[in-house]
Amino acid sequence: MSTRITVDPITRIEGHLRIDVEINDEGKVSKSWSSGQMWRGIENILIGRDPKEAWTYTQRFCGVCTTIHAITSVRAVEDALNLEVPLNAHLVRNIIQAAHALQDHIVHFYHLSAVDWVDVVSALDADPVATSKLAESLSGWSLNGPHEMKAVQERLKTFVSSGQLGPFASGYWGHPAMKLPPEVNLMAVAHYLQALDVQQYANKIVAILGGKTPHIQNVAVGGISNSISHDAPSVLNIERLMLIEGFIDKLDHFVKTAYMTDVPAIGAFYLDWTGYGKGITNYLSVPDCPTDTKLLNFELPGGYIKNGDLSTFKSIDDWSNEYFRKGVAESSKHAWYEGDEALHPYKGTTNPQYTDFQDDGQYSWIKAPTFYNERAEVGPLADVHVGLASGHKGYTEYTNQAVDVIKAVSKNPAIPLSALQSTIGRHAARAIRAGVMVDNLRSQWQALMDNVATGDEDTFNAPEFPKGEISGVGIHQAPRGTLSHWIVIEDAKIKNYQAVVPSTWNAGARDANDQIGPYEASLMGNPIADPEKPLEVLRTVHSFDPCIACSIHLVDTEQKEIVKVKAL
Ligand code: NFE
Ligand code: MG
Repeated sequence: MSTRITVDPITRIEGHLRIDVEINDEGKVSKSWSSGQMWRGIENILIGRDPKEAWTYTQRFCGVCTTIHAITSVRAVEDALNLEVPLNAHLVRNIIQAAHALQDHIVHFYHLSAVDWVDVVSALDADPVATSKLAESLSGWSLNGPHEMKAVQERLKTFVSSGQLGPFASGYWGHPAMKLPPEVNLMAVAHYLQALDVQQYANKIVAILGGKTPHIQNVAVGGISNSISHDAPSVLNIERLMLIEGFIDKLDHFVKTAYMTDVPAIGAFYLDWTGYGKGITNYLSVPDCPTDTKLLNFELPGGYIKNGDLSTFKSIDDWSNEYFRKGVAESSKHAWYEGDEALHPYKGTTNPQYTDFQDDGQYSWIKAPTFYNERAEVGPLADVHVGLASGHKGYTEYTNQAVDVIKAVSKNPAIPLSALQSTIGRHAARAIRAGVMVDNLRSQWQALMDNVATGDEDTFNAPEFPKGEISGVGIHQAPRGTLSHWIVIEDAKIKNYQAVVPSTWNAGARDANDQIGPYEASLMGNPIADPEKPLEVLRTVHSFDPCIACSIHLVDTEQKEIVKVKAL
């Protein structure tokens, strides 16, 4: 007899995600469904509008990755127009994207998913001095001292004794799948609180350049609306740029000495989780961070890898790459839209067709993207694979560093690359990517300083729209993975708009050939110790950093309930 569990909603994510799993007699997941439970249809709202204003709408896809749907949208229109954009505009956009990615990755690990692995209540039993010793043996993070650890534990005690656990309420404390010693738990709680402070500096960078955050105001088709001048007081000047550099220093210190150490150190206690959550091992990543106006050079590599095998790597070198542009399609066969066939995004449609949750029929608002008819995982795990296969220096160095920490803490000398292809490996990959992104943030800041020093203050080239039909794609490697906005323009008005978003790739329903998607595949075989507290489902799904608002663009209130689970 199999047991069915419905977790709805999965929390500590953006948006409404429902996960259903069937558990077999061995207590393992044998069937799974990922279902997006909301839809807004922003693509349809865009039809007939001015392409120059699309970014203000698309940015509202999401309240988490706000900046990126603005920048990717203007990139799509610029691609359709073949419009060259000034270097300063690319650099400012690159800085915003890198800062945003860091904020996103830090918050995802510490605030949205660490409590799947860290038992906050157990931290009360830790010895603060031993905790400090342990933390200092791992890295040079400046807030690992014994007084800090003692203060955090006191704060936690007050919190717990007040009976008001706040963000830590209803966690699965004491669950048999929680394995960290009290000292590691206390270290993680300390860094959780410190991360709340540090992440603000990434947001400040976005706000300084973008006017505000969330939802930046400074992009335009053709460039950016920031005025740049060395010394004028009310524009982007040297004083503002030096302020940003100070924030980069703070982010660099935290990412390299806390985040990049904590994840492999915690992972070392959960090596069993390198055996679960593998999922779809086709990995797609696109090049990003253009460093010239002709769009020939990119700091972050792109490519496609099949079956987790680096030797199959096929490079995607730039945004004009036909291999990428031709390979993407989306099917709605199992999603609540009309049409079964996988369509290229220029031809994509978004016509709702709601049914109930049908196990073998339609069950989600999230379409199923494919790359040459294959399902692919996107996101940090794909980025790390593509980074390694392409010989990217940062990805290689930081992956080796993470593996060294795991080996040292676990005293296990054999950690193969395939260990990354797992639930816990996805977290390690995100921490590795954070290291790459903090270096990227600094390099783009330096490039902007150097370019402004030459006297170049250009930020905008005005677009002109031809009569007739044109089309273009905006490409970005977002925090959760490959993002592309596809626009068809006719007589200067939007004729079609499709966003194929990272969480659509990963959370998508079964496809036109009934193949399951990455979330669904990653849940197969996961052990479920207690069906009433399916912590393991949360662990695996959270490892992708789901964002449902992005991926679907109503809430179904009439689902059948089998087991209702309140997740933290
Ligand atoms: Ni709403 Fe997003 C990212 C995009 S979703 S967070 O990263 O695009 O996948
Ligand atoms: Mg359908």
